[in-house]
Amino acid sequence: MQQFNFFVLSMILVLLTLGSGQARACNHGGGHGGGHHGGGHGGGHGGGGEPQPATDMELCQSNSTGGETCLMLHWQQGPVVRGESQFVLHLFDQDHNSLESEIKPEVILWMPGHGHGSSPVTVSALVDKDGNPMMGHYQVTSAYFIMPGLWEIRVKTILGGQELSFVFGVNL
Ligand SMILES: [Cu+2]
Repeated sequence: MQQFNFFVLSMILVLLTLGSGQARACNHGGGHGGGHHGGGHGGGHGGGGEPQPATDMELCQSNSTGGETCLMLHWQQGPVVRGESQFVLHLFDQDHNSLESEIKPEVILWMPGHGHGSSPVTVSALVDKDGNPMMGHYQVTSAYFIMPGLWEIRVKTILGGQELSFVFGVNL
């Protein structure tokens, strides 16, 4: 039994080692136990010139009419530490119809573990190539994750007279 446990433990260590060696992009798999997984991330990308694979995120919540209101976050640049990150927010319902927010969504970057935020981001309507605003799509620029750690992207909007809030977690 002891030996078996030791074997299992060794295998886990081997897998962890392999895993961390390959995980170069943002891995939202969670945990990591320790926090600090090396300064490699965000360090060498000064300015975000090269495209970096990042996972889109989607949150849905039930609405008062029995359907769902969803918010998708699509990364355009980053997320990076010490550089500008940019993303698009898309508000839609359970049938993937875009929803027009009654206000320009408020977006706040927040570090819950440290109790501080960042400088204000810029939110604007996303436009198509003809310059027309795309319904339910908003572009967020000047997003600065000023230090590594766990961040929240807090989004508030109003839809059908009701305030909605979504919180995306980002581990950098
Ligand atoms: Cu902090």
